Amino acid sequence: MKTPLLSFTATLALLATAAQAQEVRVYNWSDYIDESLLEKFESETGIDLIYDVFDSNEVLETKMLAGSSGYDVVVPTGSFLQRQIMAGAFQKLDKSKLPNLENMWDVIEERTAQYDPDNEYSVNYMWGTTGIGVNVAKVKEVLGEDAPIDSLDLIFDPANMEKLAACGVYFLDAPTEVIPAVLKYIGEDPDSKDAEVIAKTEPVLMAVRPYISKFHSSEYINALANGDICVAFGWSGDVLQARDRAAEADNGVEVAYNAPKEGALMWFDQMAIPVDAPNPDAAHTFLNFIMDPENMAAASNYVYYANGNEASQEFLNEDVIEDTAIYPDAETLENLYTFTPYDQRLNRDVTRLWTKVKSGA
Ligand code: N2P
Repeated sequence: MKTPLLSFTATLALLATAAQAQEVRVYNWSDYIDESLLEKFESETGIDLIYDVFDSNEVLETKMLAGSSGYDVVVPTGSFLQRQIMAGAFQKLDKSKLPNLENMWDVIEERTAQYDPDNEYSVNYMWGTTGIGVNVAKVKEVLGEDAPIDSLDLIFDPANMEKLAACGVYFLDAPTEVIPAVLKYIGEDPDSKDAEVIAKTEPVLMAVRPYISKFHSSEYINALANGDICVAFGWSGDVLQARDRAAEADNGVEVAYNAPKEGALMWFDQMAIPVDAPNPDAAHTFLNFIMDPENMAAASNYVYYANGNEASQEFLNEDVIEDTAIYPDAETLENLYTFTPYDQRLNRDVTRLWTKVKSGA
């Protein structure tokens, strides 16, 4: 009588394992996918998808360095990925499970290899720039027809910011995006790792701090679209999504994005599998699904970010592939810079500086 009982228990255990393998937990940026792809993934693969979102590399990094996040796929930006790889947070990809890797774009792979040599741990999801979103009419109303909407003068010159405060300015809550921009503005190397040079950004930020209504890395999309703010220092595709939401609402708000003419940060968000991912097989299935050219194009068409998948390009809408704010031409590309991670000591300095700037004290 005992044997069947035992084997029944064993069967239950096996079923539980099988059920667990049919699940994948993905942690991605907010406003970063066409949600119909999530359902498509589940119906094509039979794998349950749990999809959570974040809007801060620092939040993701805390989870990755602590371990046991429970996630199977996460999407850090290259400069953060690099530090997390060195901390042992990710597992090497099993490329035999990723036939769609052949669709990837060597131009982008070369750049992401700067953060992840040979792209052993990650594949590109999307990439973009950090720049200036404006409510065109409001900014011109406040600063005049010649308002410098494509210049860092707009957001770092206190004389401009004092006037813009009346219609509302949001900044990303992202020190590694804002500090390089300030460095560029004052003529320093945006990728500087010199503590004294980085310290020069503090007075520049403090001078405009009184005019910044909020530091937040996702609320500016709706705030711009609704006309609640007139300027956001934010991410390219997010501002373009705000433009779209305003057009859809037909509320008369015209939103525009410009990469600052002084130079803009170009970043790469990379899909990676945590070293302790509960379902690494399903994680590979998810990565391979995303790398399908039509799926990748659907995602870019929806969120207005470029991707690292060359085969997807024939499926991109014209307002995506032909917009140089999304797919920069050679001239635009020359004006983009990249950023590499701070070491631990500098990271502490930067965190301290950022806390001070945000509190305004
Ligand atoms: C999507 C923001 C992704 C860009 N909302 C940040 N790397």
